[in-house]
Amino acid sequence: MNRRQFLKIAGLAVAASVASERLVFGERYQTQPNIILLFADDLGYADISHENRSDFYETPHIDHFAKHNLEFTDAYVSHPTCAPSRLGIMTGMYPASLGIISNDRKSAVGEVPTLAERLKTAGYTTCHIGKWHLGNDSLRPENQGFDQSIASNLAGQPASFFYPFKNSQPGSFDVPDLEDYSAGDHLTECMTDKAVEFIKKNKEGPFFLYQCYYAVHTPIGAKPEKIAKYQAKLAANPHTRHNNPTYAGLIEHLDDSVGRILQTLEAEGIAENTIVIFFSDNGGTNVVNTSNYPLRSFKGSCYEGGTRVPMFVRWPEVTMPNSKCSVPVIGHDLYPTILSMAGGNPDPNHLPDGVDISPLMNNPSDALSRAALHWLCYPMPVHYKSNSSLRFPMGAIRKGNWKLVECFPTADGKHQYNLSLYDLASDIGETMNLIAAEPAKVNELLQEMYQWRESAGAPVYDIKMYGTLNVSEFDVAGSWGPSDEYAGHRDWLEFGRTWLDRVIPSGS
Ligand SMILES: [Ca+2]
Repeated sequence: MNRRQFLKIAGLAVAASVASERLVFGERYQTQPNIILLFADDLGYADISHENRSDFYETPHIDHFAKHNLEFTDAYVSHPTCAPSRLGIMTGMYPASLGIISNDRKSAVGEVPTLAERLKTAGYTTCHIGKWHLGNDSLRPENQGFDQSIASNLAGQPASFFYPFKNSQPGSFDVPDLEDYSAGDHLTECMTDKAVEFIKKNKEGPFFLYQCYYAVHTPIGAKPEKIAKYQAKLAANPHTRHNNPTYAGLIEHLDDSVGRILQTLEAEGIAENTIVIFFSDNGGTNVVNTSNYPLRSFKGSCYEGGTRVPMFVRWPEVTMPNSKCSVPVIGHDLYPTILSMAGGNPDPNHLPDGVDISPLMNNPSDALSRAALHWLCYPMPVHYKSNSSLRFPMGAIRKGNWKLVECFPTADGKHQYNLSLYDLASDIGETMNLIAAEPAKVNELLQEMYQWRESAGAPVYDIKMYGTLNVSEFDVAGSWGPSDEYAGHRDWLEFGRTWLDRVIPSGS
């Protein structure tokens, strides 16, 4: 029995105990609640004005929702880029468990029962609006458990945020289904119109609305009056950390839409029977000149800036106003969690990697049995070469407040092998590398990181994909060891230990 099989059997026992707990607070609602997942694209931890995280962007509706409901302060994505992050939610699995470690178009969403398929089994009407990014044809949302799919293109971004949302040459970036709009109309507002229509039509419920905004991904675009507002704001105070008026405008479009959807629930009289979850698929990207401060780095990185995002939940009669939960949770937890909220369950033949976190909604100080969270990201070579998001191959583990980050060497010499350890309790910005001070902890986490990769069947890192393909000519300037220590390397755990033995005595 490997560790993954063991965990799945252990997970059955946990699921049984959670089911009995749910009876306690399950009595607090009589019917299956509607569930809305408001999902932003590339919205970083500090891309909102909640708790003054941004000194420039304005998100009053999101802030109000955050403040008056439950905030998960340590909410992570399954992967720091779009497609694998979304794969995690739809399948309940670590992307690496499905062989996916980059934002390529290879999708495994058809290999397991999706969240939407399981919700349909539980009696839900399911609707997907917006970005999908998990494949075409049989892999499209309408073939993966959604009764309908609106405005879902094949690419990871729209051709434009403005009508007609198309390029001059038809292609995968064109956004369909919005032909009834006109010049000047903004995609975010149009998607919200469609969501409002769906909510009104299906308010008898139960429904699941997966509202996947293209905002705030590139090619960023906002209405002129919004851009002008932030240009004026910047002119009045040019010394803000955030300073992109178009990006700020796009964030405000998103925020307006969150407000409209929440207002619709009130107006239709279904707010008290509708769970709303706000979440993002990865951290903010440097491409739009935002900042995830105080978090380190950006989209595409396994540092906190790529992986930790805003997450807020309102579950009427379960979540408390002004509550926070600091238990680390991750995107693919939403699969078993939403199923649990819906009174459904995973397919017995497909037990997810994710954990049902619904008990935390009722009791945020509760604990989960899960030992650690993991990330693994070897970017697509095309993404690496363009260096568009400071992406390079890396992995990470978080256990308690400890975080171990492993950076892989690249054949062009731009990146060398490196391990670093952080205590997130005192250093959320991952600024103080503690490998020399905590060698036992480093070894423990390194071992656990590799045990997980092995049990998940994660693809082994291959240096030949990054930088020059001529590995035999590769030499690591200024580092120890000949180049062939990297070339064709398979046992990176051993490599990491050897690296540590050499590095720690000389200090970090
Ligand atoms: Ca994204």
